[in-house]
Amino acid sequence: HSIEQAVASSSRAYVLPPGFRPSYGTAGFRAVADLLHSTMFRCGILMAARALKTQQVTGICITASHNPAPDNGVKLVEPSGEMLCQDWESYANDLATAQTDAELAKRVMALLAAEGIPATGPALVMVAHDTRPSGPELAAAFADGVRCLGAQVQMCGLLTTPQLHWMVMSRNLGAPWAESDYYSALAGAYQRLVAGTQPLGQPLYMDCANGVAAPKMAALATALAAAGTPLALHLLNTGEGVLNGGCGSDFLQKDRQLPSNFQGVPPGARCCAVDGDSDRLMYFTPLQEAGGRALLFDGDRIACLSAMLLKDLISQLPPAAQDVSVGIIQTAYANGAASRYIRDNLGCSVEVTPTGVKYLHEAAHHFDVGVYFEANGHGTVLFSKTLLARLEQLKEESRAAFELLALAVVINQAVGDALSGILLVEAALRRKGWGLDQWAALYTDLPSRQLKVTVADRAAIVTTDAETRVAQPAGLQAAIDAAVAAVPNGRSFVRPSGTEDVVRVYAEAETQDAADGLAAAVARLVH
Ligand code: NG1
Ligand code: ZN
Repeated sequence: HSIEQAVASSSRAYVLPPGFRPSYGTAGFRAVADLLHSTMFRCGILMAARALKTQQVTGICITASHNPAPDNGVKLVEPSGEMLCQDWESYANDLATAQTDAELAKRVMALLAAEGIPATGPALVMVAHDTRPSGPELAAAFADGVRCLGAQVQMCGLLTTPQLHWMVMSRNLGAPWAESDYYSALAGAYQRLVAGTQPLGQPLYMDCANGVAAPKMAALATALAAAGTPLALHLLNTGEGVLNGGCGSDFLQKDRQLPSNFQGVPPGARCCAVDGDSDRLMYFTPLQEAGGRALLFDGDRIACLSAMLLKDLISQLPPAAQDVSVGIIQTAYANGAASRYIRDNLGCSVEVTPTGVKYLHEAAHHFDVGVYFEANGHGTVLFSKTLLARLEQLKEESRAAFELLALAVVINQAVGDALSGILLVEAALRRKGWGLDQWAALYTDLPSRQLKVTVADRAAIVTTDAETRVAQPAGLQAAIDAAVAAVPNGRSFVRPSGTEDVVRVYAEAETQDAADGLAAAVARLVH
């Protein structure tokens, strides 16, 4: 068969490194870039098959997000702009782990047969990468895979992960989908959302993690100025240093220290940080005290601010249109104080899912508006199609409906997007006339601690109940329970990471010392 032959012969250039067993994790495949050529080639075949199956455009972002610069990885994009549907993750693993060219070709044929995919036909896959040096080469390997199935590739070059997701989504909707359309759509909607409000007094200091956010935020800023709502911005860590090195949202969240080059930023200043592919966002401010520590406004707090803005707007809709369900989706990493605030003060329902935006995103669809953010700043706000249609009908008579529609454009509907998240936060603060003080005063975070533990086999730990409890090995959960019981208002859980070869430990308590102590005690149990 000609496809089988084409796959087997092209595959010769992309040998699976001996001993490398790629596994589709929390967000896709990730590893040291040198190992990934065969994985990329095979993902190319997979996404071409997905495009042939759906008769729509699919995509890939080549990135390892917040991980170190020598790493790389894939984020695979559905026609909807969402992450690859979970049913296809097993195909991804099948192809990525095939040991020989012939075996790969066989597995490809099995996939095509199982999914009833016509052997050839018009299909298009869009490819983007972040600033990692290995990006262009890995994109070429991916493209070779796509061409094996006779599909076409569009090389989009350097983009943020959420931009590529947005472009795939928009293109399949028949909407304007170019990178420049992304900037003008966001800027125009932001302008509609903040019309009639005063600009925030201070500039925003942004940590670009030495990655792709730097040029893309600059382009967005140009579009904002053109829309008549300039954003006063200081971009830092724009690429002169190491990607995610001593900077970026992950560093900030884990270390709670000021990122590199923020030492001169005045205490109290409004700052934000993104990660290497710009799908995570944290706000922060330098604390007055010495030691270079930062006060964080994490994903939980962004979720609360978003929910407040939504509730405000919904309460201004015509009475008959106010029955809109708003749900907040979190993971076990959400700070207990945030969850309590959402339930008791905002009156929204809270759903908890396992880690990984694919789970949160899915749960967000259970509501008219689903707000999901992981504590690390990865998330977005999803509007249901039904609600959007209702708002369209109301937008002439109701300013709130018009503004909710603008909000649905500002906030990337495909995936979490740091750049669009910045506009969401800025708009919410502007509309309330709030500074960081008022935002911080919503609730006080419970002290918490996250640790990583290296173990022989992290897969030996199996969790249940949205990762809040350990099912295996036997006895571990009872031991964790005992450690937690010894700490007033303590909470702790462990889970194997889906992106790193470690077990993660989380603990929360009334004081920082108690949280640190609990995390250390639980880490010892995992060893
Ligand atoms: P893992 O390594 O599975 O914990 C991490 C983050 C996730 C998600 C993914 C993808 C934490 C605790 N985990 O997953 O939330 O963002 O990376 O980037 O922050
Ligand atoms: Zn990321």
